[in-house]
Amino acid sequence: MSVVGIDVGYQNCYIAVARSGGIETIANEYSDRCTPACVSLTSKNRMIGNAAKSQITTNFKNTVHGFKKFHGRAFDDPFVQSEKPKLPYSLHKLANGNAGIKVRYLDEDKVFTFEQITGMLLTKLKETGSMIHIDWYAERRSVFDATQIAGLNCLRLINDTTAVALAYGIYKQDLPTPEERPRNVIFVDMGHSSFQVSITAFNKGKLKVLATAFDLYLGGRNFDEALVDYFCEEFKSKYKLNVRENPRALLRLHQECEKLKKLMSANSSDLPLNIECFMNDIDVSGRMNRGQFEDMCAQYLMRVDMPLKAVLEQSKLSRDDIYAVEIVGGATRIPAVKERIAKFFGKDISTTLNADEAVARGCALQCAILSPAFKVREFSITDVVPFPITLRWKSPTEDGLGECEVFSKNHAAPFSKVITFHKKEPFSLEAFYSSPQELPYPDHRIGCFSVQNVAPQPDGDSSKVKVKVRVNVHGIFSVSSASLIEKQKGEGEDMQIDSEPMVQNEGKAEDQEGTSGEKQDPAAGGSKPKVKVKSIDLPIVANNIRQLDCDVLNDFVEYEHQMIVQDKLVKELNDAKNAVEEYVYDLRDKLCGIYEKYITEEDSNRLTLMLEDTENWLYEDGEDQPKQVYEEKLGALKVLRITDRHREHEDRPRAFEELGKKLQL
Ligand code: ATP
Ligand code: K
Ligand code: MG
Repeated sequence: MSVVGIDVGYQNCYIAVARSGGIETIANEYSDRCTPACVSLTSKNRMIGNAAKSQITTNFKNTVHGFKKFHGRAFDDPFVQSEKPKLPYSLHKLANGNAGIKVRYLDEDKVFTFEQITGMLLTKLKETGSMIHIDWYAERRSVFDATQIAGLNCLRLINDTTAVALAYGIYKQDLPTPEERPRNVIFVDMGHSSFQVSITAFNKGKLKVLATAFDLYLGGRNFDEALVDYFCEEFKSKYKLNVRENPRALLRLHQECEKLKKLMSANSSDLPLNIECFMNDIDVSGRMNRGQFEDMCAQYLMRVDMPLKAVLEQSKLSRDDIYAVEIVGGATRIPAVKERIAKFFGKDISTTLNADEAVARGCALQCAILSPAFKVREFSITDVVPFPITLRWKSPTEDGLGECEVFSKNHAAPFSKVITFHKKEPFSLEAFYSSPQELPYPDHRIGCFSVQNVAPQPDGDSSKVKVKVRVNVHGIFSVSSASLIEKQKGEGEDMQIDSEPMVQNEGKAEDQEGTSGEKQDPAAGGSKPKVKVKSIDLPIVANNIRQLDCDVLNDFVEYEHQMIVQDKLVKELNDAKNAVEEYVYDLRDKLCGIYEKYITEEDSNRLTLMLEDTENWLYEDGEDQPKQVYEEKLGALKVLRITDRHREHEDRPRAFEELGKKLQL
């Protein structure tokens, strides 16, 4: 079994694998360590990654990219609505109100959910037993569903700045001991779509995230868009072209602007932008330099400070308490972004880590720590809850309506808590994010959990019900269990919370919970002698807002399998066809080369004709045939045994030579 860490970015994905020698980032079949987050659907199959990216401008209606931020969002979400007009592909409102996409696939109109699209991407990226990272909170359920569709055994969904912190800390030999003051390091990641910052405290063998802050809509793509806007205007006045009306031209302009942006990072002089045959057969050109670019992007550069300020405030640390500021993510290569961060902290910034691969490497490390197959230095990770979570409860007839913040902002995670209620009837718990203004979704609900089978005690009094709530290793909140405690009448408040940090291995935490739950209850403890109590598990009916129904998920898993089979068939077919084509070219070359002396002129002419026929056939009737037809065609060409004849000729002298050698001995 191999353990891999996957960084699923908005634009770029990386995979790192844990080997006995250490962590290695792995290249795909194009020898590229970066796989584009891109899926293209065609009339025959799917293309994923690099192959899909090459379809962006040609098959633009059916090539999906820039989709990460649509996870778990309603179609009517303002973000979805603001992105919609800019997309080359069509969005679709799903039955559950979420956004999906509508494409042509296998010559049919087909709607896919974003869980399915990310599932396809993961299918491409996957190896067995893996974990992935995804940044931020509320979309995690939806991304977790995607891992299930791709058949991944997802060990942990982890914040990207936390993965980076692990990649940084685990190799450091000189971290302060647990008794000493921790070393505080700031991690900054600006990718294509979002900007995240965390402060992490390191001691030997452990890291604790103190605070996180983000601008979830600030990243490299904003800078690209500023350039695109500029050149759209320029080309309108200069060439009278309306670029925005031509999706293909707009996509090409995007690609060229991104290249220009990268060039400007290394070069402060005037740089050209040229696109041939851009629209209406017109070649276009323009110029830009770094100074102009920075002026144009002032509104984005200004936004860099806010999350930096927010993490400092939340952690209650001062600039002097910061040991280092480490940056990763492609967009931190923009010089103005780097300068802004350095200026804010009054410090040189460090680039100890590989800006592109650090997240994937951190994920692979975490995975290796969690996997029993690897011996890795012990390193404990405490992450945080980025958005505070509140629980509200009500029962049909009883008054007991109330609410309580169960997880505050930056609360340690994973973590579970036990809440005690006194109830005579079933009741429901509604979970939601407490500060909607911070949340990037208009919908701040998490889910509704009904605790069933609650009945009064035999004497008519309320029963004590213990409910366990948790944020698990994936950062996903749930009401995980409930039990009714049969015991004597006690004082008891309406509700109380006991908390305990959850051990990283969830299974173990679960066991402990069963035996220690009662012990931890202050109402039952104290000076009173322990009473033996009976605990009865209660069923919970959960309705998670951002989770797929089990049946739907199973259908998606099944459909993903069908698509994998289809892709494999198409690949085999293409391979069979390519084999014919390659044989034709190869043999033609050799007929006038190395085979020339082994073949009669008559045979050679006959063969040349056959090759020509085959080549013509490949472009005409043979363009689209079943696999078997190509195999037969190849067989017919090989019947002449020209390669064998050549080999015999070659082998004969070699055999003599070897015999000669033997005789000499
Ligand atoms: P996210 O983290 O938002 O999900 P991602 O992980 O896919 O996105 P990265 O791969 O970290 O993003 O970064 C991609 C971004 O970095 C793109 O906008 C790209 O244009 C930009 N970028 C890469 N190299 C440079 C450079 N030399 N100068 C400026 N920008 C760059
Ligand atoms: K990335
Ligand atoms: Mg990223």
